[in-house]
Amino acid sequence: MADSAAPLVGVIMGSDSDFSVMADAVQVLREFGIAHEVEVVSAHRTPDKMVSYAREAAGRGLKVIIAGAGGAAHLPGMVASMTTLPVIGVPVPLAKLDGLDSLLSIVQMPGGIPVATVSIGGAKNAGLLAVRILGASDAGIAAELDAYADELTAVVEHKNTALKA
Ligand code: RP5
Repeated sequence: MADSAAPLVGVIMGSDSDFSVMADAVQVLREFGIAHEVEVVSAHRTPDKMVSYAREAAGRGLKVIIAGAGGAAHLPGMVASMTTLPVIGVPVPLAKLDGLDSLLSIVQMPGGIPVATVSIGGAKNAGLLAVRILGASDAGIAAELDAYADELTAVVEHKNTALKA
């Protein structure tokens, strides 16, 4: 699955079963019109694919990688070890341990290999963080992020007004 333009953001996940969570990141990228690609890449079941994906990502024009995995969630950290692109890790909650295992597997990286870890199931914020990274060097995207923030404020104020009515 890919946008027609060359993808700037790669959304990868350890299993197709992660997509119900990772879809929130894809939705954000769609809303902001960010060219992206979606791919299942498993650190354990498709290790060779993981290596080539990580090593070739920058050369293919990707600027950010969002990597989601659950359980023994090694994908984000392993990908981060093989690229200098920013990697955003999404801990996917599984039926057991409620995603705490996924969170700890992703967030406890050794010094030198950063993964920007979002909350358990926090794929929406992973998408927004990717947009912000792109927006740091793109005034158009930054302006859209400003408008998005204004919308959030307006929604809260609208609810506040309704609360008091
Ligand atoms: C992890 O194992 C995947 O990221 C997924 O969260 C979990 C379970 O995968 P399936 O057994 O559902 O394919 O590597």
